[in-house]
Amino acid sequence: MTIYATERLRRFFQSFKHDDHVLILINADPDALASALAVKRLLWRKVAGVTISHINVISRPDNLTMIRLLQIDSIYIEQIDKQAFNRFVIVDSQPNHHEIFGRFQIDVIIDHHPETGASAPFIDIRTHYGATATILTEYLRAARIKPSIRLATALFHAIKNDTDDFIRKTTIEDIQAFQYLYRFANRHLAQRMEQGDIRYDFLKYFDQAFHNRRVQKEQLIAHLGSVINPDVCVLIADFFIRIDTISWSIVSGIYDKKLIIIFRHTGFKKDAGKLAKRVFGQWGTAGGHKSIARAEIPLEKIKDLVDIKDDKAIQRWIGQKVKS
Ligand SMILES: [Mn+2]
Repeated sequence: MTIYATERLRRFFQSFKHDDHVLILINADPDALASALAVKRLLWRKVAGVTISHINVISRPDNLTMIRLLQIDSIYIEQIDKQAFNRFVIVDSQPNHHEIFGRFQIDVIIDHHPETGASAPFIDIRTHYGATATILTEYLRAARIKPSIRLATALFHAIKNDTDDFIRKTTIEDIQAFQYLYRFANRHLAQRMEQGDIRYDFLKYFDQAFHNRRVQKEQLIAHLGSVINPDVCVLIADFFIRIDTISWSIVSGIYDKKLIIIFRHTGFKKDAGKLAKRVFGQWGTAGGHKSIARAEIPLEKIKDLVDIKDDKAIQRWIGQKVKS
């Protein structure tokens, strides 16, 4: 560890006193959750108490899975009594990212997002880093704290997630932190968190998809009818695209009076985003990338073209439209 890291750690610790009650504020995602756990570990036995609080409603399945599997204790901001705390820390965000942060006088900011001119007695913002978890891993190492399996797995997952498995912004520091955490982390747990939980009530849509699926050339098309959450279309489209003879997986459902169509494509010549836009763009929003795309069409716009009450007719209609 360099002198620099040790010095920074010393200054971080100087921000706290033994009788402090610390509130860590996060906009919960894997990087924020892992970074908050790391701060809590750093402050263990150094302050009177540390509480983590999220300002967002956590609904993404992968975040919920991470919280469940790692048993992370985080309290929703509206249930927090501000008076019970005298030190406020933000990790993986900055005060002007959200108006709720503005309610607090922040003492410590540790982040990797672009600078917003934030001010606090202690600030460590490294915009070139792929994850805040990388910065906190350096703190742990400087403090000679060996991370528990739970903490290491959280940080490991956070770095993978924020750098999108090192294909997005990644620095040598992210890779070094990842390498270090690798030996302490539980990779099976990390994999489960990456996949996210499947809700039990989603299984009926899998049933439907298996029964109703149609294959035309390398396209697999399945319409699920009315769905309780469009995420299930994504889940099933991601599953079907793994089939060896399939290069297009097109899964749709009706949600909020809209026809939602999810595209998955493997291959190099064609472009899912362009196809979605070309065939469905005239009735709603449609677009995406080469391998993933999405269209959302208000049913109102297509009710004269297809019987929107008839799921089979909708599936046929989509099949005809995407036929190349
Ligand atoms: Mn982050």
